[in-house]
Amino acid sequence: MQLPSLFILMLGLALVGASTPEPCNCGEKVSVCSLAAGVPGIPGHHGLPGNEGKPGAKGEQGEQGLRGTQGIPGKAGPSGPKGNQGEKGQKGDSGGSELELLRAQINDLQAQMEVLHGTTSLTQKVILGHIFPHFVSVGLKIFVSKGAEGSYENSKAACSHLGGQMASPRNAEENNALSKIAAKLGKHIYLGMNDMETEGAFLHLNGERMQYSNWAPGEPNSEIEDCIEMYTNGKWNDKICSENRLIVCEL
Ligand SMILES: [Ca+2]
Ligand SMILES: [Ca+2]
Repeated sequence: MQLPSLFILMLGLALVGASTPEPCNCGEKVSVCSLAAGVPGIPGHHGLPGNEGKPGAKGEQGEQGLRGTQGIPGKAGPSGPKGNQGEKGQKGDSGGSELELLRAQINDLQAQMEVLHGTTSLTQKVILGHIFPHFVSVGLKIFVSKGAEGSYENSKAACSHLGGQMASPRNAEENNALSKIAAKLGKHIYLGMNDMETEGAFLHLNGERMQYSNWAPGEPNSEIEDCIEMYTNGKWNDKICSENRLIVCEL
């Protein structure tokens, strides 16, 4: 029996003993007992908390937990078997695109060199042009003269010696520029073209067929006149080559 319960029981018995009247016989004792049982006792005090109970039964299994984080990658596996040989590829080109690019770059460089060379030549021409008392420039060409005269062959040799050639206008602009020297000095000029090889077929000194001409009316008019002279007005006349004419060179 627990201690609080024993305490309550002893307290009840003490109360019963205190209220017991004078001893009596069995007959009376019954009545006394009846009287003692009929009086309710005083409620006891609230007992102290009991001892801790035994552990309960094992609970049921809980629900599945949440998925965990990804683990560290495992080690690399062993090498697989050797694969079959692939199909033969198509034949490649010989680097055509790169070759074309290289060629384009070379062409570009050559073009730049030609421009540079032309600039240098023009500078040289300007310097040479200022050496002569008579000169006129037109485009990239300069006509120069010292005022001397000579036959066709003399003129040809003199101009070649200068590194140029006899004046040979190839268009109206050049012809007009050259005529200024003729007009200024009042003299006729031998041109570089002639028809010595074939009558009537005038050629330039480099053998090219003459395309531009500025013949005076009625000219050319003679089979024996294989050279060309320019009048002071810029018009042309076929002329024998042995006369003396103003020597004008083009550079
Ligand atoms: Ca002729
Ligand atoms: Ca003539």
